[in-house]
This record gives sequence, C-alpha cells and structure tokens, in this order.
Amino acid sequence: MNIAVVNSSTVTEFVDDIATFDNFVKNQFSMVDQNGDGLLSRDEIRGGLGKFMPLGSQSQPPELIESMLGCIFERFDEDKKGALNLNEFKCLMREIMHALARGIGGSPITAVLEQDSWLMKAVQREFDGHKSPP
Ligand SMILES: [Ca+2]
Repeated sequence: MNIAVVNSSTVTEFVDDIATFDNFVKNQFSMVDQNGDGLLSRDEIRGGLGKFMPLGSQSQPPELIESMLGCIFERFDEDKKGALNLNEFKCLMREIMHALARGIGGSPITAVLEQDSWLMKAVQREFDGHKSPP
C-alpha cells in the first residue's frame, strides 16, 4: 500500500500517453481474461471489477454491480457478443479513467493505493518523469 497525492492530470496524462496506456490495457486484459480466449465475458469482468474501480467495488451492493455490468455491456459491447474484445475493453478503461479524473477534479486528493491499482500506475508514471515503460 502507498499513500500518494493524485490530481486529475495524473490520470488524464496517463490515459493520453498512448504507448503506456495501450501497454497497460493489454496487461489488464490478460489478467482479467481468465480462460485466455481473447474475450472478456460478463463473469470475467465481474471478477475484475475490483481492479476497474480503483475506489473500491467491494463495498458496493451486488444489485449495483449487476446494473453497472449491464451498462458496461450495453455501451461497450459493440458487436453484441456478450463479451468485450481488447478494443472494446480499451474504450471502457479510457472512460473509467476519465470519469475518475473528473471525480478528482481540480483539487488533488490523497489516496491509499494498492501496488497494482490503476491509479498507482498513473502515479508511478508521473514519478518516473513520464518515461515509457521498456
Ligand atoms: Ca475470456
């Protein structure tokens, strides 16, 4: 666990750094894709929600999580296959990160971050002086 000060540009600059963000999305995708078929099913997304929602999905009631899943598939499953491919997943990630940045707004927040949470990646990138990963 780490304590970090995060502002909205920490997040938006991370998302706008295409190489870094693409790389990050691919890593997340392969972690969430439990059966390795290159698609994320509803169950796999549900299992990955703790990572998607950096501010904590554990405390959310199950009905809310199911309705959130409904919205996610309604909106991002463009070919209506009941699963998200890498591109669709990337759109979802970008949307969530931007929503997060809007939530942070203009005033920096102090956050407790899990080592491999999304926000942590964004913060690390900022600390590294905006270098791309190898
Ligand atoms: Ca899968």
